[in-house]
Amino acid sequence: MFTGIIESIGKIAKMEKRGGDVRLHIATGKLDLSDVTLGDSIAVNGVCLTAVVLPGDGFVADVSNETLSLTRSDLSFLLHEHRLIKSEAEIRVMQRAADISAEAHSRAMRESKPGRYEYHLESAIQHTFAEHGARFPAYNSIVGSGKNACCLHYTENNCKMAEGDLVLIDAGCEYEGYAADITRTFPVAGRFTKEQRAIYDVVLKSQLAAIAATKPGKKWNHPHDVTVKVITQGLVDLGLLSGDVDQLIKDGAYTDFYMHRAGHWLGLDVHDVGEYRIDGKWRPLEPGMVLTIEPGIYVAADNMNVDAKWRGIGVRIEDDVVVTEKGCHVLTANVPKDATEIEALMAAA
Ligand SMILES: [Mn+2]
Repeated sequence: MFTGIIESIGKIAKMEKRGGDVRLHIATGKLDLSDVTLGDSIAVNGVCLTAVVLPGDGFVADVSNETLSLTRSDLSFLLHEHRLIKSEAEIRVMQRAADISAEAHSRAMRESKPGRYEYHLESAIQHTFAEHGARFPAYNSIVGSGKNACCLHYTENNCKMAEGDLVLIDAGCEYEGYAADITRTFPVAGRFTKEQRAIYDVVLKSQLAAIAATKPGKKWNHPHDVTVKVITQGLVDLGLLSGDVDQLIKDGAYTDFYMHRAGHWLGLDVHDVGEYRIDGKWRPLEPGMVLTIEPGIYVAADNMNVDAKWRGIGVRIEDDVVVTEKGCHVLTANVPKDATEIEALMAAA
């Protein structure tokens, strides 16, 4: 069993990826790694590496002509690739983080009413996290009612919530080091208006389509492209955009309403490490990757290009999914997102 600290591992001859394992082939004569066993940890310059290849399998490899110099960034890359593919044990912890966060969102829906402040809902969420042992949020919770929902990084959370407004909550706990990241948007008083419901249903349709499109082999940007298509079509159907859908997509017309990407890697960090492209091209999804799917539509309060009835409506719906062998599994399914289900939950509160 290797337990010592290696001051320097000199050179990495080769890095390869098999399944979820990043394998280091170390090419240096300085180290005696003959006692290393699978799973042993090795500290190198303060960074912990875990042995994933046994010595006989090339852990101490032949020195290749193509040796790479070991640099800090080489190590980061290796570790980030390792973090990107979650083990079953990691998924179990992330499921718990998701369940706690889902419960917090459901509680916020039940406790919402006109006249209360955004921070009341934030405190209900923080309390739910903490009472389940997730003492800290994974990021600053966003509770934005009315036009505040259109401000993507709103964290003041200090406005009084009004009858007739929506409230957007983006909040997730950190549990055992792992992050959850959920967004739900619901009516402060429990009933969507016609316009709010119309926008909401377009966002939901785009999110469900993106989830259905998330599977191994599909490129990272595929779910995003799916959301763009559904949202652009929806904006045309509602009269917020006009023209040919394909042309509007080419022109980026939707970005007045949908100005962010559909998701990001999730893990130990809420915006977790891992490359999105390999050699400049979007990388394919693989089982064990965990990502968020979070399309939105935000109609700015001062958007004079649309009918006044749409202005100030902001909706985002975000779930966390793990890529499986055949598709993906939604970790955050325990908080409702269908508009009718949300209204029913709030009416029963
Ligand atoms: Mn997110």
